[in-house]
Amino acid sequence: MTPVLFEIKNGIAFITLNRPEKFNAFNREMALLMQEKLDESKSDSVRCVYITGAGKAFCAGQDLAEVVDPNGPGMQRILSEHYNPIVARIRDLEKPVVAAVNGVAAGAGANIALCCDVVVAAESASFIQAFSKIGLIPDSGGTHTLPRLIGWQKASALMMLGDKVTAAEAERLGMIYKVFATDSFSEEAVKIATTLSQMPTKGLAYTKQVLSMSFTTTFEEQLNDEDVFQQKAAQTEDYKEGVAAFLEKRQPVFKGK
Ligand code: LHQ
Repeated sequence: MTPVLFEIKNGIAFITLNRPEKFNAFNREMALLMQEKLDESKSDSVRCVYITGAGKAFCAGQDLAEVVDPNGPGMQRILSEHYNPIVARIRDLEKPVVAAVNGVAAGAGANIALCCDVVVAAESASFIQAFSKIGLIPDSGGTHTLPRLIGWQKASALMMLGDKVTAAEAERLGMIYKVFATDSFSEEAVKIATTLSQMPTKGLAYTKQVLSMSFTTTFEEQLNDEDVFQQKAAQTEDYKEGVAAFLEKRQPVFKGK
């Protein structure tokens, strides 16, 4: 059984973490395959990436059996070769990435979800910064992402206590975008991905880049960056189509160009 399922359909790359009996915990094979599938998602045929989990869970983070396996990758390689390249790829992808959190997201699983551009969750899902419970520190970008999403104090407490946050609470905190009823969750999440896949892809990519830059810039620098990227957006075919469609009182047809 392949640990990551991959399918491109209607401009959406569906990436499904697929070790359901282990709550989709990452082993090396799965982490490397995930990187490969994120690279394949750079294709122009993909205008949105959708990441979810098979079965009950989204992802339980690192497979803890692998860290004690003498033939395993070893602690020194897990961040540099597994998780850092995954989150860097998600942040660098020039298209929106949706995390469809169908069940529990723990440890690296939670932080991979939280670094995506749009995070939605089923009512039955939850988020756990599980690291402290086993003596580790949060990784996969979580120490950068979580305080920016929910503020220093809530992030610090959740990371130290390792409390489980329900999907509803995660939405209330601003950790995620929306919660949907579990029964209709995948339908609603795919609807969001479908909408994104039909939008001006380059404009969304520039939005993602400028938003990311804001973590390190001053307000004045950010105004300048917006100016630079707005000029780029204005060069796209989709911008011309968007304005034309508005003026002609019709629906735009964006091509991601
Ligand atoms: C698992 C796992 C799992 C293996 C559930 N591994 N089997 C970076 C640097 C280097 C090293 C370490 O890691 C990292 C990054 C990290 O991600 S650290 C954090 C690692 N993850 C955790 O500590 C979470 C561990 N799992 C849990 O706390 C619970 O399983 C959660 C809260 C996710 C779910 O709880 P329950 O709903 O009660 O399910 P369960 O515990 O019964 O798990 C279901 C099955 O999945 C079970 O297998 P079994 O054969 O007994 O049915 C678990 O053993 C397996 N599983 N997580 N991480």
